[in-house]
Formats: sequence, C-alpha cells, structure tokens
Amino acid sequence: MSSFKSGFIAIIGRPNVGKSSLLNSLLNTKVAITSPKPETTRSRILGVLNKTDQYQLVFVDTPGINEQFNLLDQKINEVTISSLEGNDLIYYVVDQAYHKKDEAIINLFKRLDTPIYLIVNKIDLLKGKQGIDKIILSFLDKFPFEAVIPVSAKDKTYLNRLIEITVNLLEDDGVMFFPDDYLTNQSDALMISELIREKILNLTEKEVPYATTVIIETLDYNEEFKTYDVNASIIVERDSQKKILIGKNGEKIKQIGTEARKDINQVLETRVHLDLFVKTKKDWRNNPVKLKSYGIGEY
Ligand SMILES: Nc1nc2c(ncn2[C@@H]2O[C@H](COP(=O)(O)OP(=O)(O)O)[C@@H](O)[C@H]2O)c(=O)[nH]1
Ligand SMILES: [Mg+2]
Repeated sequence: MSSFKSGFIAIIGRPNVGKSSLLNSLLNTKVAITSPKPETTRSRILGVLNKTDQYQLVFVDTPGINEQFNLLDQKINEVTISSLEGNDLIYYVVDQAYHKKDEAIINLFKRLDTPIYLIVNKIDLLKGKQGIDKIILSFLDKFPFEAVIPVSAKDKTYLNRLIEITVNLLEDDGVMFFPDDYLTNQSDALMISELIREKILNLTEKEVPYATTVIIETLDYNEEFKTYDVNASIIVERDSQKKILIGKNGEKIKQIGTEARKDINQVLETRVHLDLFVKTKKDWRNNPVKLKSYGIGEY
C-alpha cells in the first residue's frame, strides 16, 4: 500500500475573510486575485500543491456567498454552492466571531458528510490568544468541526501545520489528479484578465469595480522577444463609469495598465505588452448571453 495522499479541499467562507489570500499563501505563489472588496473572486479556481511521492492537495477557491442584486451575483453564488460537493475536506474560513450571515453556509454543511475544518484567519490582527479563543468559542456549538486551526494567510502563520493535519486526514493510496508540475486551472489569458481586474478593484471605488469585467480579445506570444502581446477590453455598464476608468487625460487607465503589467511580468514570468480599451455594454450584469460569453457562471 502506498502512503501517497491526495484530495480535493474546498475553501469556503463569507466574502473578504481571506480565502484567496489563503490559497496563494498555501501555494506560495499568486493564482487568485485578492482585494478588500467583496466579489473579488468570480469563478472556481483550482490551485495544486505537490510534494513528490508524498501528497497532492487540490485546493478549490470559491467566490463566497454574496448578496444578490443581479444575475451576475446569482451566477457567482451558484459557483460556490456547486463547489460544496465532491470534496474530501472543506476549510470554512472566518475572520470574526459567529454572525447570522454564517448560518446559511453552515446549514448547507449539515447536508454533506465531508469533514470540515474551521480556519480562523487574520490572527495577525487579533490581540493575543483571547481574541482567537473568542472567535473559536462562538462557532463551536454551531457545527461539529473536525478541527479548528487559527492562521494568518498574510504572515503565513501556522500554514505548515494546516498542511500537515490536512495530509494526515486524507486516505492512503491517493491518485495523482494532475501532473506534478500542474499549478492551476487558470489559463494565462484568464490570469492576465484577473490581474487587470484586480488593479481596477484596487484603484476605483463605489460601483465601478462591480460593474466591470475584463475580456482578453487577443493574446499572442512573441517567440523572438519572449513577450506576450495582449489586447484587452474593459467592459463597464455606463458611459459615466467609462469616464472614471479612463480618468483625466487617460491617467487612470494608464495607472491600471502599468500596475497590471508589473504583476503579469512577475506572476507569469514573462514580459507583456498591454493594450487596454474601455467599452460600455449596457446592463451586461443582467444579460445571460453576455455573462456566458464572458465566461461567468461556468464551473
Ligand atoms: N491582516 C490580514 N489581512 C488579510 C489576511 N488574509 C487576507 N487578508 C486581507 O483581506 C482582504 C480580503 O482577502 P481575499 O483573499 O480577497 O478574501 P476572499 O474574498 O475571502 O477571497 C484583502 O484585503 C486581504 O489582503 C490575513 O491573514 N491578515
Ligand atoms: Mg476570493
């Protein structure tokens, strides 16, 4: 019998608790964009952690359950719900004491027979053990969690411990779901569009980031110069949002491009030439055909 362990681990939790940050820190590289705003993650992102001859952990980052204002929100929630099934383990990530908003997700857990770890994230922000205990205690009578692990995704505190007890839980004789150099289900094109969207999330306010999606129109690899040539459209709902994204004398869009390019260089380890165009598509967030063509709601 081989002691190779493998399994699917879904990362679930309310928006903004640090699910995507946790995924990136576990993998030691950026596969999912993060931001202080809800609705940053819109799709199901796989990240694979391999240790040759020992384990393969397939982490599944999910959007979290958001309030529903339009068809886009509904599609995003469906992605999370469908990600609950078929896992060997679930991490339920929280960053504060139990709140009524946790109830709906925890009720969904009761229908599964998957073990669930309560992950208390952002302990770097808590003052000492008391703060951590308070959060843990508030959840204990809500669900029979298999284990409780306080971590900081930001400082990478206790992540090795988390990996260890995750590996221990999985059965022996695990299969390799992916080749051992496989990192994520996100293509380079998707990664590039996400990194552009991350800059928009960080550099714009109010409804603009939520009304925005980014489409890669063309992506060409230039063998000679070892660069990507990228043409991307930034889709917004209204001309007023387009004006904000472009900014005075085009300064905003320039800043978005500069910062995105820097990140793309680093994450994809290649230089990139980026052309960005802002376009208005009225009410795209409620248009099923547009949502589908933008790849939203697929899982
Ligand atoms: N201080 C602190 N901030 C964190 C930590 N993990 C995530 N964050 C921040 O919390 C915000 C939301 O993170 P994100 O990963 O996008 O959350 P998600 O919506 O659950 O995927 C971002 O501003 C992160 O930088 C942590 O361990 N400590
Ligand atoms: Mg996220």
